[in-house]
Amino acid sequence: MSPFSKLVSVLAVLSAPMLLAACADPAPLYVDQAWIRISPNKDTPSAGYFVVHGGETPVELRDVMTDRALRVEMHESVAKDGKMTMQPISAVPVPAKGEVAFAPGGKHLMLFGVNAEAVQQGKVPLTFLFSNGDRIIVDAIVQKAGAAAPMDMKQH
Ligand SMILES: [Cu+2]
Repeated sequence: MSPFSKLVSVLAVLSAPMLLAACADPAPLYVDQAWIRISPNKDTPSAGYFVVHGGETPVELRDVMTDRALRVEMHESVAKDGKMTMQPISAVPVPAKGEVAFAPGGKHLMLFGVNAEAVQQGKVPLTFLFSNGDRIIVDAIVQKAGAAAPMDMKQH
């Protein structure tokens, strides 16, 4: 065997697993359509919405953080004794290849004390923490008080 053909066969062995991985095209875990509706009242929290897309394996969304607000909580709106109320939630299951939407009237973020400069700049970076250790950072688009949902992010 010439040194050259030996090199070629080594390369073939090394590249085979990578090609297989590329062909399998695993579904990524990701977050998109993130936006925040800024509260018209400085003393009440703003609401945040987004969509989580599950990857190959089920995970849990454990927390959402930002350094542009004093505090972020995950909430769920529920009907209780005939009226809508909301309660904090600590973890949200994301099924493999499934979709979980935080949307008006359902699950949502409450952001307390959103930084005024971030509001002015029109975006708030959110860090999503998952049970598999993934940290995903997504810019949430800021909608000022009274504005409608951004185009193509309306509920359907
Ligand atoms: Cu809430």
